[in-house]
Amino acid sequence: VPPVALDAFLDGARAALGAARVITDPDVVGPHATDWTGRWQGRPPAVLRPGSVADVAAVVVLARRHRIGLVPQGGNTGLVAGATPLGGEVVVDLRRLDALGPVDVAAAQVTVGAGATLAAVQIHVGSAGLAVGVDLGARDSATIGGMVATNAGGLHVVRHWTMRAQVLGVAAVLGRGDVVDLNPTGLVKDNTGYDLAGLLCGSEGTLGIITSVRLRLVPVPAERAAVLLGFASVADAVDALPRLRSVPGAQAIELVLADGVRLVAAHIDRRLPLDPLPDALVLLEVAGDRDPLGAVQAALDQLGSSVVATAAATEPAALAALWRWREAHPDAAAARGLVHKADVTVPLGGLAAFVAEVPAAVEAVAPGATTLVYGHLGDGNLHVNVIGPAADDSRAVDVVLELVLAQGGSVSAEHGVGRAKVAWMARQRGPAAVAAMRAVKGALDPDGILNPGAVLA
Ligand code: FAD
Ligand code: 2HG
Ligand code: ZN
Repeated sequence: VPPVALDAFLDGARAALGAARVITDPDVVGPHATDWTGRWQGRPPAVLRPGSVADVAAVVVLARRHRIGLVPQGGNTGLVAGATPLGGEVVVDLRRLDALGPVDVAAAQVTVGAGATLAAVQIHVGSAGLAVGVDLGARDSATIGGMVATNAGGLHVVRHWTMRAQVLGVAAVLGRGDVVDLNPTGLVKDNTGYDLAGLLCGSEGTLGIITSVRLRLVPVPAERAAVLLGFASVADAVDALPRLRSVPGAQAIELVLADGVRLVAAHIDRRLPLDPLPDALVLLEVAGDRDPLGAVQAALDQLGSSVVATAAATEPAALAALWRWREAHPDAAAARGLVHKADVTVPLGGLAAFVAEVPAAVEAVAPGATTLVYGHLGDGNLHVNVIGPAADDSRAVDVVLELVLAQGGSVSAEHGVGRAKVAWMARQRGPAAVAAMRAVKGALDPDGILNPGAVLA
């Protein structure tokens, strides 16, 4: 971007938002320039902090006039460099759009600003006995706008599906600066034309900047129970899936492996949950209004001697302690060094073989690297974390993604494409699908100012 155009853009932004909302101080801009892992480093000239839909629209109109690329950013917890301005774009920080609308108890819905964190919304709707169907470990920072933009998955997909299934309506500013307010009253049925709100789910900031979301809510079950189940192998855990999935009220079926559990134990300074430690451990959580513990016990009885189990947790502190074994994996990995992330799905039939193949495949291109595999077993989504290679050495992730394609899986299960996986789009989706996506992008963002370089090259 020529400096003159950038200066004119920033002057216009100061006039529209107020000078205090246009930040160029490198100390303040710094945290917005890099991603959660620290692997991706951008160089944004400025961060803008709009506080209203009109502010966002003004920024988009200005960006279009001066041909400035914008990178929408929420909590910056994304793991594919989707919110990282690698090409020197201006960051648009949406976190001031954090209004929490009244909970519509009759409809079990709420409208919230795109910048509201998941944790804030959970507390807000929790007081009405309701919850958001998607939950994830980054809940304190991840925003609802970011979660819709990535179609986040998380811990309860086996029960409530992904973010797209929670979204009834979306308000957004599209690439021409036009504002759309799609289904603001949360009608469950509205078959008038294309599903534009659905299109914005998973669009990763490339089609529009989301300003608010009308969310479907789910009841908070009266009781929860969770248990860690130990299996001799990943294949045994996969074999148990049909039984686990059919446990009444099952809402999480999460996989961790012995190596990861040992790493977490060292990180959080706790004794191992089972001794001896089995190769594969599954965290099963059941929620319901009546006796989830009974449902857990019935599942254990059915699984018989193929499984060993920790004591079941039902109280909040014990549940949180059990969940630490799963949720602390990203932090424990990060504490070991720079982490390369591969978030993938493989068909369940090939999942155990994939887990077995990954460490040797990584070792072949990154000798001495540490490879961790964990994830959301219930929906076949695995997270491969590799520690060791330099930030710009993508060979380890590449071999993992090659294995995924060979198995008929997806190179991105729930984190999105961002900038990290753009090169894989044509092979994953095929030329016709990519061309259709380009046509959509061209229609909604004709000047290519919204998150350039993300999703589509
Ligand atoms: P950001 O990181 O700020 O942005 C992500 C993408 O959305 C970018 O492309 C950005 O441009 C776009 N975007 C952000 N806000 C808007 C907006 N208002 N309008 C348009 N585009 C926007 N993800 C899962 O799916 N499941 C998990 O279980 C999960 N667990 C995690 C655990 C940890 C510890 C961490 C660090 C991350 C985890 N993630 C998980 C990844 C991440 O939290 C999600 O991708 C989340 O949805 C990102 O939200 P965010 O507000 O931080 O978005
Ligand atoms: C999780 O499920 C997140 O913990 C993060 O999706 C995964 O950091 C990762 O690789
Ligand atoms: Zn995940």
